[in-house]
Amino acid sequence: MTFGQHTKKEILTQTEAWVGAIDEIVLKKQKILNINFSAYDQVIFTGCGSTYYLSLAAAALFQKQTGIICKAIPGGELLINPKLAYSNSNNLLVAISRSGTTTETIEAVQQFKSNKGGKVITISNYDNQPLTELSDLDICIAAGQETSVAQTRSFSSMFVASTALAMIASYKMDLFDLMRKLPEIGEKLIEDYHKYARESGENLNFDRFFYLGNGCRYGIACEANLKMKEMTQTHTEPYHFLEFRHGPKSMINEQSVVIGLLSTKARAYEEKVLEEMRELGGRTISIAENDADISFNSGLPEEIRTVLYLPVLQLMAFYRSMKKGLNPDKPKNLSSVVTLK
Ligand code: F1P
Repeated sequence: MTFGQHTKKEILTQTEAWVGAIDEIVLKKQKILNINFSAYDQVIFTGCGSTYYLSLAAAALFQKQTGIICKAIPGGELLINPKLAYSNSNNLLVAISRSGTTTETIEAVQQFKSNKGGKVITISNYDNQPLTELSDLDICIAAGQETSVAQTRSFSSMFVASTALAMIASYKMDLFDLMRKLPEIGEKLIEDYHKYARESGENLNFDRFFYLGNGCRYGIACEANLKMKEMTQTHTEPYHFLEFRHGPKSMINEQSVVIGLLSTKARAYEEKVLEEMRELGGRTISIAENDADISFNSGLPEEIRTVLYLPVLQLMAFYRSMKKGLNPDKPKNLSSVVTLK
């Protein structure tokens, strides 16, 4: 088995899993429509590691689309401090887990149910697992299953499902239908920027990476940060875009890369931050719908194209890992699931 072949294949073929995600939501569409989301006081999203970061992105997107108060909380935090998350029984909990076997997430959901916190939706890639057994509505994308420890196709498949859930919950069926274009656009994006990802990833002159994003892009920035950390053991940090000026920019030098996940609405603010970091000697990489170092040119509305920020950044982490002689399939110190005794 050569190093990294699972990770590379899983990144390059992830748009197949996006098709699976959309198909699963079509299958569960009526059950989703039967949920009276606006009757809940709040929607809580939870997961661990990558799936906590997915929860951050999904909660921001869901609240923006539905107007319902949403929050994201790590599974371990929900387990240890449930009162920080909910104090009555009118909550909807969305538990996200690739494996469906992460102890903290399972125990947090079990506690939520015994506390009569409300109903539970699960989003995962493996069915008939302890987590899915606790679910009132189980969204499972088998096409997102993967061999590698670091989540890539699994994450993006669950995020596409989360995006589709938000579109249906906010009755934006036209936007949900447009999501069918994502896999083809994603495939072209990976093809168009594969060389760029390799060249950027293989440049070992850089020793620290900062990922900046606003709104639902902050959760994606956190995930891209974790990919680079897990696969390459490089110093990486995520921040909300404008937060970066308030101290962390002191870390900027010629070995730094600041990766900006640009939005449409706040782009002027965001580009100013990147310009300042270049003036401090750092390298910047911008990712956006258009006119960026990495441009989607998707033609899709902003609500449904957030997943497109990920693939090229996953590929950059993969190539840096390989250049450093590491095995991205099996990152140092990690296992694909954290189960506590
Ligand atoms: C959660 C998780 C991953 C992490 C690592 C260990 O797994 O913490 O997010 O990247 O692979 O497991 P899951 O609950 O999503 O299966």
